[in-house]
Amino acid sequence: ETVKEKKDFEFDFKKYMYSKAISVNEALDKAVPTHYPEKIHESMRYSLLAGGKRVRPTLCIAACELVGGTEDLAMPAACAMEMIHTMTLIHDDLPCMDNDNLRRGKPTNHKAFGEDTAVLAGDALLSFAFEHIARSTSKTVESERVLRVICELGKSMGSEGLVAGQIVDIASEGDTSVDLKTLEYIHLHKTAVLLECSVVSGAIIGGASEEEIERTRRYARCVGLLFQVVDDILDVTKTSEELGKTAGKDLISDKATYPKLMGLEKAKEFAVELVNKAKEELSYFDPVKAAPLLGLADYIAFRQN
Ligand code: GRG
Repeated sequence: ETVKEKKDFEFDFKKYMYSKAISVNEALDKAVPTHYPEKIHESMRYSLLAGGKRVRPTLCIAACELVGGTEDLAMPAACAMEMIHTMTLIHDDLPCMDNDNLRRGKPTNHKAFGEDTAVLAGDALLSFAFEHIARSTSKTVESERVLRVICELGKSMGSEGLVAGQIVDIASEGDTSVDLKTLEYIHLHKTAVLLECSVVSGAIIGGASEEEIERTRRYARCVGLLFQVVDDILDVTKTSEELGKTAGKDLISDKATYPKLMGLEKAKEFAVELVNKAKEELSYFDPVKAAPLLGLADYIAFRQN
């Protein structure tokens, strides 16, 4: 009986992620067509359609569906989250920031189009994300909800959000005295904030109650932090395996990481704590409807790269 019950609830997470990524890619392709001035739109499309995992738009759609909304209702906001995510990657890769040559398996935007165009492509994506939500969601969703989403998005991007995370990260570069509190501040702002905005926006569009909004918000913050803790752990374990010994690249560089500040075992315990906390917030909802968000938490916690 229990086995049968379990089977009824069986949820194909990979299939869900794959099908949402396809719908999101189609919608992004339509949202930013190539037109005059071609160079800027080609540069925006180059990074936007370069094939990321589409975690943020999928979170947005899943949260909307969780509270009874549909994929269509959430799609413009979902696309906006990916536009913002992409612009942060373009700017993060610039010579004045991380100075990276590769992103999503291709030359970075400034390597392909030049620094001037890359800065502008980021700016245009940031601006268009807001326009896209306002223009496309206001036809189907009541304006009070749209306004709330736009406010969430603005706050998440600015000097109390992504920009805050980036500037504290830059300031702590090469600083060997960075503590856990600062590390958590950086990750909550650089990574968790946009995951939180994606989930909360989806929930608002889907008509969530205040209680539901706050539960999904806490879920997303845990998942955002989890993402970085697991990233740090993988950095140590992967490099250790490659070297066949204990010293990972993470232990050599001066970047602050969870394993370095709390030890590998404690970092692993913290990851388990975070995934459990994230799931606990979802226990409030119908388990069948919560399956995609539960799957996403596991996917982030147990990924191998
Ligand atoms: C928002 C105005 C404004 C400026 C941005 C550059 C900057 C300020 C912030 C940097 C933010 C940043 C690059 C955070 C890292 C986020 C992160 C975890 C990226 C990797 O995400 P994945 O694994 O990547 O979802 P894919 O490629 O799959 O989408």
